[in-house]
Amino acid sequence: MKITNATVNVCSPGRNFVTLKVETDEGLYGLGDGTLNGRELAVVSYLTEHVISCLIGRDPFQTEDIWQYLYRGGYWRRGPVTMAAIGAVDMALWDIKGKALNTPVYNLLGGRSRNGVLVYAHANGADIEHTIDAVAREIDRGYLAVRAQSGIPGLDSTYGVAKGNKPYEPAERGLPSESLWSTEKYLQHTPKLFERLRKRFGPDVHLLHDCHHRLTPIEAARLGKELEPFHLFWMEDPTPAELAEGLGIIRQHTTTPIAVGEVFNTIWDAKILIEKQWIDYIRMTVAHAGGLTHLKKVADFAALHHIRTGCHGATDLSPVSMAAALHFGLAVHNLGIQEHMPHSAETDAVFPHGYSFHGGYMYPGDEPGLGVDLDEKLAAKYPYQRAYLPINRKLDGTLFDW
Ligand code: KDG
Ligand code: MG
Repeated sequence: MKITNATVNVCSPGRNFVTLKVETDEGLYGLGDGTLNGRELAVVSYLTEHVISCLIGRDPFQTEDIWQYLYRGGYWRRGPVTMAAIGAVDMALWDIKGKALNTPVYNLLGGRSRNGVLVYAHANGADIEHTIDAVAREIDRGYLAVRAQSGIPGLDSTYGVAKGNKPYEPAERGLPSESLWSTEKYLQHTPKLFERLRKRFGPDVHLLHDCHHRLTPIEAARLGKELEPFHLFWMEDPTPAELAEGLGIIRQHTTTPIAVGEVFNTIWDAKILIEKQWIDYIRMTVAHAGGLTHLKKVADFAALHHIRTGCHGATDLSPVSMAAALHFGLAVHNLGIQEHMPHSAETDAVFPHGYSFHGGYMYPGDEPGLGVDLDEKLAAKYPYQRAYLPINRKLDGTLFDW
């Protein structure tokens, strides 16, 4: 089999998505997600200007060699744009392989290690009472694990909390919006939220929380200690993780489990964190971490160090990424949990898919390949619209981490 053509589709059914379609001389095609929130067109250009012509004539079964060709062969390694482009190609090739062999991708990654993939829902509210109601709604829907984020008294908006009645979606059309932040107010408020949640929902529901890279290591250590009585499943991105040793400081002070990795691109971002066992969950995505070929290696390395997976699964990753994460999560031995932020009805219609949710778990479905398609006619009705993630400033105007 040979690759004969590849095209990039950019559409915006509620939000922007970049989808690579790789076609073969046998009539089979595969899809890969190359969406990089707020920087979508950089990946499009990387693919169309520099990658696609190198794929033509290659055997799509050679996932390892093509991965190395694009990674080592590009000379300029790593980085979110490069790795999202490689991730899109890699996903599409695994999709083709599955279709050609008439089997779901999970069978090519080791087969089922479990019946379903434990997922966590998002719940958020303007204050603690509204967040409690939102958690109750997700539990009623059948989720066994819920991430809780709450508005903070004295701040107009914060990460993870929806404005109005719409589901939370951080990217906004137009230029970046700005929000204001106070670590002091956040640290006073967050333990109260989890005290109330545990009291209300008891010990069994898994509770998660995302700090979204906003604390120094010692601030995160304080939060982790104060959250210990409420037994979180994880505290996510407590501090920016470029300085790996920061996670080491947090680890010395608290037993609250730590999850990081949604902005990582390769094993090299995570190597020290994994080797030192400073984290408990590695959250890289299939899309941004160079596809299944690379993520499988990350998971296997993590498994040697008691670290489990928890792939990022926000709505800015398309249903193609979601499917790939579910095949991966079903197959790897060290699955922790998978994030599930359901896509809008418009997005689901553009990307018909076989995966499903039932009773707290998701299932990738048994269709050959990844089990996701792209309705190109419908997608054409939703042209790309420039959108950015917000930026964040401290109350005195200093630019801060969002
Ligand atoms: O594009 C940025 C989002 O994917 C990110 O803010 C979502 O932190 C996130 C999460 O855990 O889902
Ligand atoms: Mg996060």
